[in-house]
Amino acid sequence: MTDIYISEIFGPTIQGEGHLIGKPTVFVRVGGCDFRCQWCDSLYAVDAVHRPSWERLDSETIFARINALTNNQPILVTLSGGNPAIFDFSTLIDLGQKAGFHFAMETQGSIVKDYFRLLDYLIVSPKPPSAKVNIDAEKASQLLEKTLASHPSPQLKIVVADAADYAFAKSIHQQYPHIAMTLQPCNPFAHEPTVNLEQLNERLKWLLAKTIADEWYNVKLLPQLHVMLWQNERGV
Ligand code: MET
Repeated sequence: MTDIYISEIFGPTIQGEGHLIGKPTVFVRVGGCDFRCQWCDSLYAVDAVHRPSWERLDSETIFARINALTNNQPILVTLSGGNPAIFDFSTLIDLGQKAGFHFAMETQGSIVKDYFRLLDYLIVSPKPPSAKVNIDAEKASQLLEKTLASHPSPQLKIVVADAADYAFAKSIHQQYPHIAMTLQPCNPFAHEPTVNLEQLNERLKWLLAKTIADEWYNVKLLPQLHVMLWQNERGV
């Protein structure tokens, strides 16, 4: 399949999460996901009721749209979703890298593709218990292993809503101690009109207290920068 279902292409803006936080980027958000996380902040790219708003585009058209946004200047392109791993991005990556663009993909580690090795950055976000994803734990762990082996330097990014999620993140860190990991507090306001930023700050402080108490020092704790700036606004 060469066509890709696109929910939105926007930017340049900054990456709001993970190790690449603060980096100027254009987001390419696919429509379609094999998961349905409880606190998903991008349901418009996940829930099939939004399918009519998704466009079916080929890689050349997607690349032309990116170039129009950046005035043909190379930038970091972040492939997100939905689950971008559903689609074949090898042609877009090839077109873009030849013109000096870099590519990051954000995915949950449930689908692995050969072309992942071509990505400049692979950000894998295993879903913690609070996401309530309907997947067998053993199967999820095998897929995670395969996903992390698909790229020379993958990164891990885990959303933490509660103590069970924190334990989940810690056990993955123990399994893969050499893979850089960021933790971010869950945004429980993703489906609400406004975000309680003070409560998000409290969640980050709670996370900080837990990691310090555990003397877990080779991890990075981050807020979602775009939520601080624009709350739940889309396309920013
Ligand atoms: N599904 C991808 C991930 O889990 C993209 C962001 S989640 C809306 O990282």
